[in-house]
Amino acid sequence: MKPSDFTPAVKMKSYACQRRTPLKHHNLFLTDALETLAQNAEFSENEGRSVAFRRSASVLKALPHVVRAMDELKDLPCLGEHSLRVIKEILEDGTSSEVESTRQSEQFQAMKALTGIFGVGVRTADRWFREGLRSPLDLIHTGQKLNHAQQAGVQYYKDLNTPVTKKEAVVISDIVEKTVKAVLPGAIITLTGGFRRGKEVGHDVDFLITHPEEGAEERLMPKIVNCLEDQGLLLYQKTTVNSYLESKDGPARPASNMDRFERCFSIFKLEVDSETHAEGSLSNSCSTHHSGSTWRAVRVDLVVSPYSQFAFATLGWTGSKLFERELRRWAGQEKAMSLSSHALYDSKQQRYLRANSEEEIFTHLGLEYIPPSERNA
Ligand code: 8DG
Ligand code: MN
Ligand code: MN
Repeated sequence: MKPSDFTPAVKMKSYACQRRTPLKHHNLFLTDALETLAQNAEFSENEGRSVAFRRSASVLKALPHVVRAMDELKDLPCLGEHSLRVIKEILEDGTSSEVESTRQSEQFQAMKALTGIFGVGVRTADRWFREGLRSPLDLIHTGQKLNHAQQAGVQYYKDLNTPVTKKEAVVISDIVEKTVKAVLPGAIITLTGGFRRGKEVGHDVDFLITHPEEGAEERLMPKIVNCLEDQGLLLYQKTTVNSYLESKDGPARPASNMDRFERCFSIFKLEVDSETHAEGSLSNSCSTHHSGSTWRAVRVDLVVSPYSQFAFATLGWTGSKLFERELRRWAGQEKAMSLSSHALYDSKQQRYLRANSEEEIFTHLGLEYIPPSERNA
């Protein structure tokens, strides 16, 4: 059989939003390595380099087979010289020296520990690192000045770094659903983020809330938060009002990927089944209150969207982060459109394109529909 008799392999598309990326893939040994380098680049605020590594990793996640030799990569997009060098080393030696030395470096480990504190970004972590601090305990011992978020972050450090299970997410969904519907009957609550993409664990639980009657959702968040607080369910919360309402300049296109919805970054106090808890090795910040009642801290993000923006908000909050980034890049570079979690603007037609579903947004963008479970770019 001549080579031309083979069915040619489907050419891998270059934007992650043009591809299906399942949660479980075949090249974790390579993608973990590339993502370590991506994270390290983030720690030095080198965004270009970080995105390049993330794109390379994402291409490997979309492959239907294990990569065993370099020539299997020759027709793939996004694989830069540096990524290829790392992949080659791993295929040949089993590990990459650059990746291993990064993982072992004091700076990388400290930055991981410090940015792993809720409320601490790369800038702050880097300043602390340069001052000689290495871990959350160092912050306490040296009496660092912390804002409220960071205080909660340090206080619940272990819990917040213990992955949230799907089961816990379902329990929290029930609580949020009941609370929101008590405050606003007819409200719609959607689980977004990683759990919507089918993840079994997450670093938090993300919810998007709306109401079919446009305007009914205005100023809803403070009411939800009050109701949660009355039930003793919140350990921490920071609510941001909808800057969109104030600005009155129509559906704007925010400079960053930060949107302007009413939102609440919170830490829930989640009752934990005492039997499960006894078996597991949960954090020491879990307290036993009375006869077997235990709890743990869980990060929860709540976002409220007007019904007219709900499809965009759903798409924007489902992720993955790279998938979102690629959607916006596709819109801008290939379609002269501007996509946010609020709206889609068509620069050629000079108008906003409406959508009632995620499917319609993909259609506007000239993309094949990718379901949430295949957006794990
Ligand atoms: P994980 O929690 O399981 O670790 O993963 P995840 O659910 O994918 O990550 P996430 O950090 O909770 O983010 C969920 C989605 O929300 C992700 O696609 C990015 C998006 N998102 C933010 N912040 C913002 C924001 O300010 N604006 C918009 N539009 N999206 C945001 O995390
Ligand atoms: Mn999440
Ligand atoms: Mn989140």
